[in-house]
Amino acid sequence: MLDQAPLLNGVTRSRRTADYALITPDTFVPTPLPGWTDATAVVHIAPEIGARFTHYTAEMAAGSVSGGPGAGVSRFAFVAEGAVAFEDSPPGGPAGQTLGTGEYFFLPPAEDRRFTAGQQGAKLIVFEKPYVPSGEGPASAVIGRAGDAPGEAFQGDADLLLQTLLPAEPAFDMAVNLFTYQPGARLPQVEVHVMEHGLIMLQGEGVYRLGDDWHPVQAGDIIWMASYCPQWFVAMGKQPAKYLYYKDVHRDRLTEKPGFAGREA
Ligand code: UGY
Ligand code: MN
Repeated sequence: MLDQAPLLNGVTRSRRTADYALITPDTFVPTPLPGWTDATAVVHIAPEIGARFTHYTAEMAAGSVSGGPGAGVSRFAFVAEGAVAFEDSPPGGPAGQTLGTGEYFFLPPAEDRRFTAGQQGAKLIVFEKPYVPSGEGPASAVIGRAGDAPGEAFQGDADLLLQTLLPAEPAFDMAVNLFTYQPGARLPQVEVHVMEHGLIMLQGEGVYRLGDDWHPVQAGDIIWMASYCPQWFVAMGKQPAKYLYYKDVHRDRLTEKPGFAGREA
């Protein structure tokens, strides 16, 4: 009986408000991924919650083959576990190139490519967004390794390392960054901004201010922050805290709306 007490209590750190969601792994529920073989996903963030993008974790069994994103949608994927191989020539690499743990790719809608999980299967952290074209031409495909991504001390604080995984160029309407905090390091300000975020804690722990609430968070947790959600973080514990996060960038808010099926990339 005692073993069942936590379940009976119905307690979780997960929380959903109009401005943010904190979703902890104990509340994850997988769902099949349409168009993929032998794969499931936990869809953490989707338009249903009020977001303008999708954030999910895909679990691919050995030999699983990906489906494409919807028409007009760009896809970023970070290999969290295992490896995937492109069926045809990936951007900037030979046909059959394999991407292993810590490597990532971005594909604009015009570069919809399939990939297959290796013998160990694969776990991918995925962000997808309806691509909004700019006058600068379409975004190019990108592949990279997190360890090689350029980093800078955020606002001059050497205890805050911000790595940008995608080019900070107008053709790209999403940014995906890795943010590493030494224990005790904090965001230098409470941020309130028009860009929204999807975030996964990859390592460590800390306290996230979301709206008017302060939440303890740790590796595995997911956070959605709506536009203008007040946000702040302090890293705690004995190891650096690290998170991977998405934000929408480089588009005019009045005139450029997300493009869906049928719009040119
Ligand atoms: O890029 C950002 O807006 C970032 N500093 N936000 C965050 O970490 N919550
Ligand atoms: Mn922010």
